[in-house]
Amino acid sequence: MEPLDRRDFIKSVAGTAALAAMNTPRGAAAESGPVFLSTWVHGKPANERAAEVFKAGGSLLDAVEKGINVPESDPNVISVGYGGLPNAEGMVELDAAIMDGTRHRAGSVCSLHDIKNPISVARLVLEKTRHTTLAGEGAFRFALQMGFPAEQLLTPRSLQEWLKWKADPKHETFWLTPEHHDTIGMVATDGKGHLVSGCSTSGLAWKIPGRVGDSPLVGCGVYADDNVGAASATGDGDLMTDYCTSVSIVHAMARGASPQDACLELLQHMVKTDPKNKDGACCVIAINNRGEVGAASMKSSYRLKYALRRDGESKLLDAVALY
Ligand code: SD4
Repeated sequence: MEPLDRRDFIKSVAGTAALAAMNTPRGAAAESGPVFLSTWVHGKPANERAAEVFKAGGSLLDAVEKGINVPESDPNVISVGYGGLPNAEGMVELDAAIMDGTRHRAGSVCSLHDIKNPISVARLVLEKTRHTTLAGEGAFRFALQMGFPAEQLLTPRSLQEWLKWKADPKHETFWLTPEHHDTIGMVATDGKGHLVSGCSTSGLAWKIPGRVGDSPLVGCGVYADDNVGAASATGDGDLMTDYCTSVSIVHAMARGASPQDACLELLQHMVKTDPKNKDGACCVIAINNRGEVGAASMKSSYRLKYALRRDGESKLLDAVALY
C-alpha cells in the first residue's frame, strides 16, 4: 500500500469522522429539550412562537414555520415578508425555504409576490408536491391554489423608502451595493435528534427584479440532516450562494467540527479563496443533533445578533466575528 502523506491522512481521518457521524443512529443524539436558534432581534419572538407551537403538540416543522410567520407578518420588520423592502421596480419579491432533516427534503419559493407568508407556501411545496422549488408566477399561482390570499405587501413605510431611493440620483448603485437586508433564518431540534432549518426574506432592497438570493436555495440558506445538524445564513446572499454556506457547515460538522467551529471554518474558507471576502456581510448559524449551537459573522461591523431559546429561556446574543 502507498504511504499516506499528511494531507491524505487528515482527509482520510476527516472522511472517517464524517462517515461515523453519518452512521450515528438518530437515537444516539443526546436527548434534551427543544432548541430554537434564529437570526437577528426579530428571531426572538419567532423562537417564542415556535416553542409555543411545539409545546402545544405541533411538529418541529410546524414550529419553525409558525415561528418564521411572526417576522413575516410584522410590518415593522422591513427585510422579511409583509413590509419587506421591494425590488427596483417597487415590487416586493419574497424568498423562503424549509428543510426537514428526517426526510432530507426541502420546499422552497423564490421571487414570490403578493403573498405574505412565503415560508408557509414553501412548506406546502414540501408537503404537497414532489418538487423542491417553485419560482415567480408559478409559485404565486401555486399559493393561490393552496388558498393563500393575494395581498399588497408594500406598507406606507416601505413605499416611502422605495420612493426615496428612486428619487436619489445615485440610486443606480444598487446593482453593486447591497442594502437593507436582515433575513430570518431558524434552525431547531426537538431535543431527540430531529432537525429543521427554515429561512425567509425579502432579499436585498432594490434588487434587480427576479434576483434570487441564498435564502430559498437548498444548501445555501437552509440545510438540515438529522444524522448531523442544520444550518442557515443571513447577509449578502449573492456572495454566500457562491459558497453553499449551509451545506458546507453541515458537512464540516459531519467531519467532527462543533457547530461553532463549523461556522468559523466556512467563513475562513471564504477568505482563503478570496481575501476581499473579509468585507463580506456574511453571518451563519448552526446546530447539531445534540442541540449544541454556533453562530458567526465575518466582520464585527456586521455582527449577527442571534436569538436562542433553550430550557424555556430566551436570550439575545452576539455572534463571534472573525474580523
Ligand atoms: C439575500 N441573504 O437575499 C438574503 C438577505 C439577508 O440578512 O439575509 N439579509 O441575499
